[in-house]
Amino acid sequence: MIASAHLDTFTRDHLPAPELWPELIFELPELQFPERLNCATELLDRWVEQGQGERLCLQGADGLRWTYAELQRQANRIAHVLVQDLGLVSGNRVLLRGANTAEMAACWFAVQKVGAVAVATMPLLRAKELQQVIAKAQISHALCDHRLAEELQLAQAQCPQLRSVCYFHSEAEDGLEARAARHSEVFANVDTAADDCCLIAFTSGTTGAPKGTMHFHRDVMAICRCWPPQMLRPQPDDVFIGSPPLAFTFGLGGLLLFPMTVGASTVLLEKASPEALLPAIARFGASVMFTAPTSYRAMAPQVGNHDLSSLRKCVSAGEALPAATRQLWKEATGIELIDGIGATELLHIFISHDEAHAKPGATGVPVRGYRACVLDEQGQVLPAGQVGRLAVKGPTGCRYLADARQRNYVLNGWNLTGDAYLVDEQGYFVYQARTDDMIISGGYNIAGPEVEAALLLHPAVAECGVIGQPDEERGQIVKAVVVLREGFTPGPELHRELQDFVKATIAPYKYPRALEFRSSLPRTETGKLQRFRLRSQAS
Ligand code: 3UK
Repeated sequence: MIASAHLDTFTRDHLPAPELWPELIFELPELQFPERLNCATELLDRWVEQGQGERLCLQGADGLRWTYAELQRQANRIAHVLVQDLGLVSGNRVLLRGANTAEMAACWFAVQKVGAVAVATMPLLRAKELQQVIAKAQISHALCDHRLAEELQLAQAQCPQLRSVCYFHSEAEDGLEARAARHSEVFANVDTAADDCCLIAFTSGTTGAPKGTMHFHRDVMAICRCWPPQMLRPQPDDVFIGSPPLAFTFGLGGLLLFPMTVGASTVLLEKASPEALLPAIARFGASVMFTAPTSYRAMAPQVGNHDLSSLRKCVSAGEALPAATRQLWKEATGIELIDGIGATELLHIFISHDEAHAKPGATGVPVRGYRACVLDEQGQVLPAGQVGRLAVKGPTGCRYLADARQRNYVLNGWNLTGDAYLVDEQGYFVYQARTDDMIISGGYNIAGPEVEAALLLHPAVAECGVIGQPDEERGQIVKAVVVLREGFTPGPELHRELQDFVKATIAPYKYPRALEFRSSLPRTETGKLQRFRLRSQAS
């Protein structure tokens, strides 16, 4: 084992036992990492060292524009605050709480520079959820946007281990900006080991206690070297933009790490609703966008009102991309979406395609560096066309922080993502459903997302969610909850028409026997439909 740079050994002490890890594969030449590796040195300091410090790195609200050199200076000053003012030692966990802003990015890099462990949290988390995260990851320090102070202060009262909290975007004398200004803009990064933990990402899990996934410096670099060069192929002059929070690894990669891998720039928006994103693309001349399928659906009808001529690549992840949404976006913008499935456990995308190889309804093929297959209940590999459990392995993989559920995610070295998939004759992986969302009705297995995809082909449907509703006779029946597009009115006629439409589009036994109209669907901050809430709200 490589010598850790961590004085606080908490993360090493709480990794799963080696036999419970997934198998890790580092075959590609670009995945041969040196023993000592700090991802901040690679992604940030390297540019300055190479004389590229004046390249534009971050843009944000109020005309903020930071070069790579400016981000480095900011991160270095914050690193000094952490160590000298707040008494942090390497290996400590630091909570990061804020919307997507340049300051949040500077804090993230500061944490990497001091060899600590970043635990970024979703801005909408409440005190109770923050408490769980702080206790689980034994968090000692927090850097928090002062506008989000309230819930953290409530949590802090219950969390003795949280020793110090420092607020940014604050004018207070002990605020982060004031403290940072008193320190040097030069900092020597801690010489971390490639396998020192550098971030713990909590899953956006829908039930049970949150799970912390542990990732190393080399994992951060591995995701930068696998999916982006193969599927995205960004250029140094690209301008990245999008909606996922930096606390969600989809956003961390897409909006911070990947642009910085090629020396490109990124736009960090605090509010990136579909209504805010469209004008921002025009304003910043954004060329690469990351957001979720639901956001593409919401933006498509508005595209004509904005100048999107700068946009060249659009990435969709977080949940399945229905063929109808791909088509809608292509008709609106001329751009073929790049779909990719990723998971917090694997840090980023592992099955995807580029624009030239998009196949409507399919997620794509394993990203170079990863292997994937579909397993049956016994753990045997299934032949093409059969639905089973998606299994994947590569340079990144599941390591839960002290969690018995590690055994549910890893089987014979494979990561089991909890998704039902099939591989088609051409080797494309086709999403079916979350394994626990499969609907069993009258002996048939029905994947809710297939019914959703069919409904979305109907011009009246803006959004929909399909669940199994308990039924005495059939065990479950297919129930659809539908949000209509503007100009359509709910009523028995449309109800009937949508049912008939599904019957005519996919196998008739899959049609929704129950159908309800609503004005919106419950979604997570990351754009995922909360089917469990639809189920519990079922009428
Ligand atoms: C689902 C998809 C079909 C799937 C994520 C990109 O979503 C991310 O991570 P989470 O841990 O959720 C993982 C689960 O979400 N999913 C995500 N993308 C797709 N299903 N098609 C897709 N394209 O159930 C998966 O198991 O929140 C996505 C990058 C980093 C991420 N963390």
